[in-house]
Amino acid sequence: MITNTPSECQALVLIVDDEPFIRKQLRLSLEREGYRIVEAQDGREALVVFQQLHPDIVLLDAIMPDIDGFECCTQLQSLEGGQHTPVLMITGLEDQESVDRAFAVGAIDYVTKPIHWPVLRQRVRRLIEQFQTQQKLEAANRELQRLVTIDGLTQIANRRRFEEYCIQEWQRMAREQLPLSLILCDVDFFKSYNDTYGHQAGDRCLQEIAKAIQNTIKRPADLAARYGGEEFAVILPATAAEGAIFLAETICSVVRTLAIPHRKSLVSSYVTLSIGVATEIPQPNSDFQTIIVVADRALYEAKTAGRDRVKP
Ligand code: GH3
Ligand code: MG
Ligand code: MG
Ligand code: MG
Repeated sequence: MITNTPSECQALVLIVDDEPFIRKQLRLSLEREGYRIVEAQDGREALVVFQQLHPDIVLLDAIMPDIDGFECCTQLQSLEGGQHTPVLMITGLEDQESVDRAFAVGAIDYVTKPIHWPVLRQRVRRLIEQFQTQQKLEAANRELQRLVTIDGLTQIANRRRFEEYCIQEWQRMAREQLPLSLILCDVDFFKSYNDTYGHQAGDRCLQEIAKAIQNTIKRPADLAARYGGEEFAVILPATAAEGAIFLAETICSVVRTLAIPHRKSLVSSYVTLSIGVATEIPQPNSDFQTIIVVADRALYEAKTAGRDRVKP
């Protein structure tokens, strides 16, 4: 008997065969390995069970009335999780055409009847193992992707993600000759905020501001990011100056009305932002950094003009 690891043992095997005797044989043989078993007597039932229970592997008979194994396998591919679940065809058909067809419709492996039990058990075990490893890898990749694009403190996009997106949208706007706007925000007197309330309170303040900015942007194409320590940026593709300034004013007032106390601020009793806005229709072969420079200059003007304000 093959010893399975605990996670393989919990694996759910869907057995699809129109012959009750074969289903029973398969069930008994695989239950002994510790798998959980669910049965379907035809292709139609298999598709329903698959959607309800998301098995880890499907053992699929080829010849069945109504929806046969080949058709069932084809339809499985289009169901949620269908492409990530191994299908092992079990059939009496040994001719080249049937074998080719099974692989063409998405089966991962092929076993012929009469079933050679030690081989079947090994195949099932290996396929489950392989696909569980693959799923773990994919989940780890997704998490990694999230970690490299999201700012750890504020959970909004980080500068890396922002710049990637800016390059992409800058090129798109250059092709379409549409305006692209950029908003750069900087927290006013944040050094003294930290000095007064402590670095942890400063962190919480940045989290609140990030959330407020994120909630203010509405269009799917707009992206808000933590651009630096206490700087936030928003890119607005296909947005003219007027719309961008309106949004910047909204962000400025939303943060003001968070009413986070800041007794050492020289312009308010609350935490405020200074905001620079820039708008350009990108020229072909130009660089998106040009608009950052313009927005940064506008931000500097907002600072020197008294802070807690927007400058285009
Ligand atoms: P100004 O109004 O001219 O922008 O003044 P300021 O004090 O905000 O400007 P300055 O750039 O001198 O200070 C930025 C401060 O932001 C200094 C730094 O300690 C703080 N800061 C940057 N990143 C973080 C962070 O992740 N957490 C906290 N708590 N503080 C941060
Ligand atoms: Mg059959
Ligand atoms: Mg700064
Ligand atoms: Mg600042």
